[in-house]
Amino acid sequence: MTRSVITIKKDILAKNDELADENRKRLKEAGILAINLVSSPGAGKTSLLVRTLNEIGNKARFAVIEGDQETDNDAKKIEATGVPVTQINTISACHLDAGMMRKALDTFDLDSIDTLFIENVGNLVCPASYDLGEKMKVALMSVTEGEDKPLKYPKMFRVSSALVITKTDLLPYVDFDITAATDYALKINPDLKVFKVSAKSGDALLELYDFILSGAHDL
Ligand SMILES: Nc1nc2c(ncn2[C@@H]2O[C@H](COP(=O)(O)OP(=O)(O)O)[C@@H](O)[C@H]2O)c(=O)[nH]1
Ligand SMILES: [Mg+2]
Repeated sequence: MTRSVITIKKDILAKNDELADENRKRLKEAGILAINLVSSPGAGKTSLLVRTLNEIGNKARFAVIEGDQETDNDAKKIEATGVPVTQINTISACHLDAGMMRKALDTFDLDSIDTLFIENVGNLVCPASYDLGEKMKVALMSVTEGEDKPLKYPKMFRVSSALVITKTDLLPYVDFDITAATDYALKINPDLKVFKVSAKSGDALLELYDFILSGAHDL
């Protein structure tokens, strides 16, 4: 019984990887840098995106795919920045998959996009296993979540290229050891680029913007 369940899961992931490779090819041909934002719910993905688009939205041609189980609340916030956005509601699924991503890509004029942000469904487990065809995953983790998240959910940190520790404006009010959080994350993945930012105060965002804008160079 257990064996057949594992086989089915493998088949689903193999099919997903095939579609992801097609998406990746399509994105590469259109010269688009796609960044898959992953985190637990409420880590600050939408807030960071909105501030980023308001501040550097004129430095590249951005677009956003919003993934949530339900509602278009986040898409409305992105729409207010003037950047094209497509909402995907996954209903029962806990992650976006490459098939959903393909449908979302169909809604855009790909030749008029340089950088595509994908806000994945908030959850540190499932999105780690589903390649969408993106160039990189960027994991977010807020200072209210506990510094041992990288140890508890290592796969997400292993498959990500960067870690953004968010809400640093709250550090004086919470017992969060940011040095330990960084050490744990780097122990899981020594190649992670780590940023420590606040979408509220704007702290250290310029460094993150440089990373986003320069990412397009090595597509
Ligand atoms: N103090 C503080 N709150 C933040 C920051 N970024 C997001 N928040 C708050 O955290 C909550 C969740 O943020 P949201 O961007 O919706 O997270 P998402 O679920 O990852 O998209 C909201 O109430 C935000 O106002 C920040 O940098 N500092
Ligand atoms: Mg959100």
